[in-house]
Amino acid sequence: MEVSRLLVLCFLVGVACAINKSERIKPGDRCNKYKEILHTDQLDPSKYQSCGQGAEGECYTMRSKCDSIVDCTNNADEKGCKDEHKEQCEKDFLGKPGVPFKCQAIEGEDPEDRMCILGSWECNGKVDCPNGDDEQNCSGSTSTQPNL
Ligand SMILES: [Ca+2]
Ligand SMILES: [Ca+2]
Repeated sequence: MEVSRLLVLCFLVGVACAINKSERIKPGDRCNKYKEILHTDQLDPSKYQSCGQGAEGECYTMRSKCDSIVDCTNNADEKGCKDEHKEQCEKDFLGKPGVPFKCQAIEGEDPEDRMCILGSWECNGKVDCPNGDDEQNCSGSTSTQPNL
């Protein structure tokens, strides 16, 4: 009796763990990671999009398309988003106050299409712009000596 009860408990915990695991899928997670959890044919194409050439194995959610946050290493999720980027640059990006930092255009895309990131994301040690220009021309680099 005790053993069967234990088995039932283990089974329930296992199911709970599996459900919890599937809920931890986040935008930008690699497709390979999904495949471990879900069958590939369970990926809903209306919710998930492959990043495509140059970013094999990566995907993004439809919500992260044109949101001025780079999810694909090939920037596929932020391409062809001129109107969205323009609107986000004019408003307070992500609803946060401050002057946004305007990124360079994605190579091969409309040079007028420049996405904005939070001003505080400039020189914060993490690449946020498609070309990484938010982390260029940053002072305080360890490679140069300060005034002595
Ligand atoms: Ca995005
Ligand atoms: Ca940054």
